[in-house]
Amino acid sequence: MSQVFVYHTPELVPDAGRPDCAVVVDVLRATTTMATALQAGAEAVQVFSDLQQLLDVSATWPDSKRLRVGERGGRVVEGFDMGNSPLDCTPACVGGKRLFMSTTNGTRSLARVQASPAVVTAALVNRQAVVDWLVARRPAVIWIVGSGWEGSYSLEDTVCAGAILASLETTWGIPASELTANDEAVAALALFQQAHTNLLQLLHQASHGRRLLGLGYDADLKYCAQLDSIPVVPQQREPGVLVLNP
Ligand code: 3SL
Repeated sequence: MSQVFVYHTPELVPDAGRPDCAVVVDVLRATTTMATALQAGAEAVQVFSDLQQLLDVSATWPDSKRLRVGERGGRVVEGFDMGNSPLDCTPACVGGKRLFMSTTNGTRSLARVQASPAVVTAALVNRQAVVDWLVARRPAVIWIVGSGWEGSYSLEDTVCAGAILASLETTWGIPASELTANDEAVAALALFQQAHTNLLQLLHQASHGRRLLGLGYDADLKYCAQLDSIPVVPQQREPGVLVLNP
C-alpha cells in the first residue's frame, strides 16, 4: 500500500530520504502547460531553473526543433519564443519540437526532486491519467510536491494534491485515512472535497490566479481549472527532461 505525502513548496521537501515516485504540481501554469504541449506533439519538455543555462543548452539544438519558453512573474521573458500559457501550445506551434522551459516556481520544484527514481507531473487537467499511472505501478512512497509561489503555499497546487488523493481513494479502493501520510495530505483532501464543485472559483480566489487575471489571462484560468481533460502523463526520462513515453 502507498503512503502519500504532500509538500506545498519545493522548500518544504525534506533533505533526507526520497520517494519511490515524485508527483510535481504547478496548476498555474507550468504542469498544465507541460501536459498540453506533450499532448499536442512536442518531442519533450526540458526544464531549467536558470535562464542562462537554458539559453546555452538550447543553442546546441537546431532552430527549427526548439522553442524557448520563459516566464517570470507571469510575463514572457524578453527574447524568448513564448511564455507559459498552455493555450499557446497548439500542434502547429509545438509539434515535433523540444520546449526548453524555465518558469518562476514549477521548474524549481522539478529540479528539487529530479533525483527520485520516478518523476511525473500533474495538474488538474491530467489528474486522472496520473492516478491511473500510479495505481498501475503502486509506488510505496509518493511525494506530491506543489510549486506555490516563491516559497509560499498555493491554493491551486493544494487542491490538485487533494484531487489526486480523492481519486486514488476511489480508483484504488483504499481509504484516504490509510493513504494520507502527513497533515498536509489530509488538509489537501479536505480542500478538494470543499472546492471540487467550483474549481474555477478557487483559482480566481488564489493569489497567483489573481495575479494572472491582472495580466489578462482569464482564459488560461478557465483552461487550467478543467479536471481530467487531458489523458497524458509527462514522465521524467532523464534529469529535467519530460516525455510521454520514456
Ligand atoms: O511559477 C511558475 O512556475 C509558473 O507556472 C507561473 S505562471 O503561471 O506561468 O505565471
